[in-house]
Amino acid sequence: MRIHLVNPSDTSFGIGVITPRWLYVLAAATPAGYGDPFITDETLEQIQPELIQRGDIVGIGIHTGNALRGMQVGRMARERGAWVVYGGIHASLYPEEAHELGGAHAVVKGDGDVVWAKVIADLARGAAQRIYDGGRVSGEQFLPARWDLAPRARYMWASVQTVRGCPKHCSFCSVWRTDGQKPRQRASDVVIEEIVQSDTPRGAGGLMSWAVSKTAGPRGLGVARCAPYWVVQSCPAAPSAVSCWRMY
Ligand code: B12
Ligand code: SF4
Repeated sequence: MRIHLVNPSDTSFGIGVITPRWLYVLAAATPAGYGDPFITDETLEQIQPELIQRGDIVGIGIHTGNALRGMQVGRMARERGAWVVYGGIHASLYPEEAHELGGAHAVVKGDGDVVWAKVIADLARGAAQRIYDGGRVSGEQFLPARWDLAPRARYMWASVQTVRGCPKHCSFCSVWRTDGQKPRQRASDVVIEEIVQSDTPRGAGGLMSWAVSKTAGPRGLGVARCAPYWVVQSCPAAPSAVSCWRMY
């Protein structure tokens, strides 16, 4: 039984801008006894269906924009005899959709850091729940990503998370609904350690972090120099919109 993690995308470019962090966080949450998960980021290349075997577990992370492709992948994996699990922002907001349209065996709402190991254990003994609530774990429970599994020189930036949740409630934004309005902050030394781990061994060109700017308000921006990278803090929904070009 092998664990697969799939970031769905209709189009693949061979190279990506920012690492889909959830892939490497869920990899860290995968118990060592199952081996390293097989990671497919379809923004780089499409999944190879033949890699999925009967009895494998396929975790698919979806936001609204890639949900339909995610559900195609899920139906394909289920047809091949795999256990199919959905998580991510869209699955958290609409957990039934993945059951109705995506061939889900289980859907995880909320954070995957802690609950993923239980989901795997339940599936391994054939007793999956229909919906799991991963909740909103505390800052100390955020797992550092498995940067050692990231492919070399395929992404421009690594991504390290400093906080989840936002006290604002902008009407267009889903962050405060999914991550809550109470900021859950990681300790700075843990963040710095992960920045070091995400560094040049993977060939990434720089680092981006995101955090709520508690004082500046929506779209507010605070920038701190963290040699040799810029660590940019903005609202948790849209760091790139205000900061990407500041990286170099
Ligand atoms: C970094 C980021 C980007 C980056 C990197 C994207 C990438 N490749 O990953 C860039 C700038 C490229 C980007 C682009 C876009 N983004 Co964006 N982005 C984010 C941001 C700020 C952080 C995402 C992240 O990595 N979080 C850290 C990880 C660890 O958290 P997570 O993904 O929530 O995963 C946790 C749980 O959800 C769960 N989980 C996730 N997947 C799975 C899977 C399984 C099986 C399980 C069990 C659990 C699980 O476990 C994880 C750990 O707890 C979020 C806002 C936010 N704060 O979440 C917006 C956000 C995801 N983006 C958003 C949007 C709209 C977009 C774009 C569509 C914008 C556009 N119009 O082009 C594009 C889509 C690009 C694409 N094709 O994917 C929206 C999505 C809204 C929605 N309802 O779906 C968000 C929520 C911002 C917002 N509120 O507006 N984005
Ligand atoms: S400040 Fe940013 S993260 Fe917070 S609700 Fe507004 S857009 Fe979303």
